[in-house]
Amino acid sequence: MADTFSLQKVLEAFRSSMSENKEVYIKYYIAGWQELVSFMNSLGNVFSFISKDVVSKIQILENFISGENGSYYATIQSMVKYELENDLVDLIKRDSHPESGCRTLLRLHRALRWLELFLERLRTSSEDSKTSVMCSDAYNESLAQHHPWLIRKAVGVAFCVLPGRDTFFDVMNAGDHTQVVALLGESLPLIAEVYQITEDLYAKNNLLELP
Ligand code: 1PX
Repeated sequence: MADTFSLQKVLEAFRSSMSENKEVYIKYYIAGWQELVSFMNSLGNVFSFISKDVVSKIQILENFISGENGSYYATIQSMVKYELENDLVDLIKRDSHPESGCRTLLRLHRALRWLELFLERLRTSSEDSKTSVMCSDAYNESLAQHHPWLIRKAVGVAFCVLPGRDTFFDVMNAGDHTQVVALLGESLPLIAEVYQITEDLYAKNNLLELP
């Protein structure tokens, strides 16, 4: 995406992702991620191993959406139902369906929790708070539990070169700091709700540990 990142666009994508009856449209969910990728790309090459992984997961889901069974991939709910009913998910180990929609989306879902925790820290941070500490605290509380040692080390290196808090606020393109904090306050309940709906759905179907 060539145009500049704005937190507002992320918020709009996640807002559009929720249907009236609280289903989550995959198309808008990944549009939210696409925005976050453009933000990460603007931070420099150290983050490219992270954004490449997100891009490849977005691509897998986009291929399902535009494929012949695309209508089943309209929402996370319809995807879970379709893939489970048709035995399209590797439940114990990666085998004949190593890149199912369910396991691919689970990786983004776990990362959404990181985002929620990080943005909440950013929202309540003070001028001397360090983004690297906020990022890694949020990471250790969420995604790190699902990553092997080598990835955790690489992520740790990336955190060290994160820009400071002021730069973060500026890149969000949402006005001055007070306005950014207000927008974060508006965005977070939405992100949290999308996260919780997905979490409950995956828990109900025993999908939270998909390989
Ligand atoms: C408003 C600004 C907020 C900042 C936005 C930044 C968005 C960052 C999004 C990070 C998304 C990471 C997705 C990771 C998915 C994942 O867990 N993949 C692993 C497992 O996949 P597999 O297919 O093998 O089962 C994969 O091994 C991961 C590889 C790359 C490492 C991912 C590290 C995630 C660190 C999260 C912190 C990012 C910090 C960015 C700073 C802005």
